[in-house]
Amino acid sequence: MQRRELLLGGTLMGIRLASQSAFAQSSGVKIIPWSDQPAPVPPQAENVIKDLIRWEDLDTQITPNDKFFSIAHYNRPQIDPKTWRLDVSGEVSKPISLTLDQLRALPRHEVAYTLECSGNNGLPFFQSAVGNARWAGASLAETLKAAQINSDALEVVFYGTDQGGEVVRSGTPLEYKFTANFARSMAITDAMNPANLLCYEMNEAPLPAANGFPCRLIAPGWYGVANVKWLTRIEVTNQRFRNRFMGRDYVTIREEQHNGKPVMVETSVGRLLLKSAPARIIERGGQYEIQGMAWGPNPIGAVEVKIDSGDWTRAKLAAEKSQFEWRAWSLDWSPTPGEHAVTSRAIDTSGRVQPAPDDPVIANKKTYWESNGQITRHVRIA
Ligand SMILES: Nc1nc2c(c(=O)[nH]1)N[C@H]1C(S)=C(S)[C@@H](COP(=O)(O)O)O[C@H]1N2
Ligand SMILES: [Mo]
Repeated sequence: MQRRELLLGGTLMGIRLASQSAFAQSSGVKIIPWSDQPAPVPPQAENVIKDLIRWEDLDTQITPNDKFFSIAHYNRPQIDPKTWRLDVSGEVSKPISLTLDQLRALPRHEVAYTLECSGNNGLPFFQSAVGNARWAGASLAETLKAAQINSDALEVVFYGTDQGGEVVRSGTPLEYKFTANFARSMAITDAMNPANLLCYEMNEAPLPAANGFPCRLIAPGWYGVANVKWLTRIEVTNQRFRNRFMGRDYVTIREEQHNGKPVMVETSVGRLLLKSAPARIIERGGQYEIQGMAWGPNPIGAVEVKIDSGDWTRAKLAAEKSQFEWRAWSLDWSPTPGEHAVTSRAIDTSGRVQPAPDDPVIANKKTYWESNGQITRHVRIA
């Protein structure tokens, strides 16, 4: 698929995929940019967030490596593949230490998976932290089985090479400062999901440095933060692991009502949520088309689009690719000149609907994580 996309050429392929109407790149297709472009990434976040490209340019089913966003909360390590090892230790009977060659010699598995940062759409400058790639690597479950997990083990912890300063009880007499590696944990049953990969390849190329070279976890069905990059150590534990990325920072705080009383509920960011986004408006020969993407933990059943305050209209879904990939959609449009608002909502095959901004699940959420509410974009038609 990707090879064909490349042959058919660059920027307009996604459009072909979405509308399923074949046309050459030179046939006078115009992209009408959204009038509500996101704010620039603030200087203090420039090292954390890189290659956040415009939705208008995320125009292929597979996001090319050079258009794929990257997030690094600590440093961006440069790892020497010759000395790199992946250790599996802790509550296991047979600890493992793999070189990159040994990892690559294990049976190769592939998964196409749409990776989204759970902060996406939670901040004015953070609106396109999502991409879809074909990831390849060894099976995490098979590797854990080979290490023989002890029966009282609870979790698997994934450690990255990157490190940074952390502080707890800041500004109190009990303040404690320390250096921590990036890490995330998973329950054993989640870790044993056959889709999880010890991934060394992204779109048929070695993992780019920004995306975790030489090895990262790929955890389809989860938000980006679960996909630990620059992986160096996997520790099986019989305790609940909690760090900044499990229990402090990547936490959603939401007000809920219980027995008529408000209660603040804190949850750890984990599984991906149902979402869609309008990607771009194209015009060819006076005909307009709205194009977008939809993704989530379950198959997409439908996407509906609302223009201004009109009724919801069913969009046309492109053929489903594979379980964990986003799905392109499109809708023909005959706009009147002027400014318009375009909103989309995804509906999964079991009937769950992407929440509206005034749905309590979104409206009563106090932190910016897990912002999967319906997205409205604005466009000016000449
Ligand atoms: N080691 C390490 N892994 C990490 C991160 C990190 O800062 N360090 N960021 C996580 C977050 S928050 C996201 S959204 C994804 C982003 O993956 P990408 O950089 O390949 O787009 O990586 C995850 N894995
Ligand atoms: Mo993230």
